[in-house]
Amino acid sequence: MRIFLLLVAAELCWAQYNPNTKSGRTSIVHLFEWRWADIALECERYLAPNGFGGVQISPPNENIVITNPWRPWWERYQPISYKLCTRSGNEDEFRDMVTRCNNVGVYIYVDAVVNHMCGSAGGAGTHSTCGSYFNAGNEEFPAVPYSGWDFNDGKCKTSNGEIQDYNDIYQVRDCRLVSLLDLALEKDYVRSKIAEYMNHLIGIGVAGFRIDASKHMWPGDMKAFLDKLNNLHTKWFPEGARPFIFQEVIDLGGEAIKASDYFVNGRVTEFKYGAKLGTVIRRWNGEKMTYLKNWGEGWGFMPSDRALVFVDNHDNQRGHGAGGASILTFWDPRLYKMAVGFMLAHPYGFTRVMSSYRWSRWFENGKDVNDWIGPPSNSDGSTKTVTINPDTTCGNDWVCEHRWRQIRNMVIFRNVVDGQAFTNWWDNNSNQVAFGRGNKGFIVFNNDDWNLSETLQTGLPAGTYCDVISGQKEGNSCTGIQIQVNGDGRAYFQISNSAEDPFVAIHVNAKL
Ligand code: ZXY
Ligand code: CA
Repeated sequence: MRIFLLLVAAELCWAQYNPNTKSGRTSIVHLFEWRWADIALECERYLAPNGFGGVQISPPNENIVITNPWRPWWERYQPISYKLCTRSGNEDEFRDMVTRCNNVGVYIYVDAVVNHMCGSAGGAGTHSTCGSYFNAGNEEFPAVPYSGWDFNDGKCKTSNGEIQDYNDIYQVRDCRLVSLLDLALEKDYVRSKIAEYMNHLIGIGVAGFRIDASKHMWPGDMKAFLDKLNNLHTKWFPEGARPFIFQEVIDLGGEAIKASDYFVNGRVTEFKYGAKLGTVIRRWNGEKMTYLKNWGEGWGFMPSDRALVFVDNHDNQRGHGAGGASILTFWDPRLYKMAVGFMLAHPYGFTRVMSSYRWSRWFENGKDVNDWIGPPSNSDGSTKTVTINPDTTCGNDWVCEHRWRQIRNMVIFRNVVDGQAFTNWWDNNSNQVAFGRGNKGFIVFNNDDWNLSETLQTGLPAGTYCDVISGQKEGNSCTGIQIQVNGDGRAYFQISNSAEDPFVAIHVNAKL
């Protein structure tokens, strides 16, 4: 009995750090701004067959409709109510998505916007995605309901009620972020409304939450609403399973608030990861891939079992936000594929792959003035469906990085090498590096301006392997480069610096 209780305690204690993905599925994908109906289809036709563990979805709750500029992506970060009713779909479509994705073992992670409601200049009326009435000037949101008592105005000490100094932890938590009406999370009523919203989602079957703008909430207030959450739905998850929590805290160092302040509540986004990896792979400031030998905690990152990692996210892929210009995105496909490949091969952190839409970038004085543009949409503002071309790429300006062969095959690579140690590091003291994952997988990069030609210890059993970057194993043949691993585990690699993708990855499930 005592041992049983200890096990239960350990389970509860570690629970919110566990992504709840099915065993052997080790990554999630952010299907930014996708409609629920399209996500349901993607789970069934693509994500489950290719070993994706889950999907981070855009905020599912009702938001303000902004028409100047026209329907920006960030309108979804200005809540009006907790009704499941957005450009992505209504509650019926949401339930259908969760059920169908869960039934194929691909779980749903909700982007929870609970620090604030809409901006103070949002006006009054029913210009919201479900038509709920609100009055931003009076802080009235009757569809929740919230009223003036539920906001932080009294607590904030700045002259205009806005966050003015990111080094003052009281301002950052208690004042308005870019005029967004700041919820009084110290109140049990507000905590209960947030928990009720999240429990509604848990009841439908979601597996966890990204918590938006966590830096702007006190960790203790967050703990109070998180402690009110139910266990996950037992139709799909084990008895007693807790929701996976990953908190968005942009901490690149140099601010008063640290990512580590939030470890009590769950995992935290490691924004240093993409910012630094971009700098290395772009070879800025004399950085080189050799330096990646101690990637992870050795670079000053948070502990691996607390980190949620990604190359780019919906915010910093727009050239602003954390990391700025060093962030690699689909706009730089050759370097981007290498960065995502490195992330998925390396054991550090829990990995999230970005899946974007294309917009018309327009730089003025080094800034993309179109960084606000929302998803591909029709003239009435409705979001366009994700069409699939005969060659499996996406149409209607959906980029679908997660469907790029190199990225999808590295998601599978990570599943194959799950739990294996980081082994057999090699580098040329410049930008050619290689490493293995025990006796399951091996990857080689050439980011130098000259060819790579090396015999390396792979750690793999002897045999002929199919490179999953230039192609893949199909039946008993290989559509890409073949690599011979000898009886001693060594193999010869040749990678031209002008190759379309200057890296090679092999694993035991792609052995011929
Ligand atoms: N927006 C434009 C116009 C309005 C929205 C902008 O120039 N904002 C000021 C700089 C970005 O600051 C924001 C941050 O988080 C948000 C924001 C936001 C979270 C929200 C809604 C928001 O504006 O409007 O739910 C933010 C917070 C930080 C930090 C950096 C940025 O270190 O602690 C934006 C919107 C950005 O650029 C945005 C929206 C949602 C996100 C996010 C960024 O989850 O990470
Ligand atoms: Ca706040």
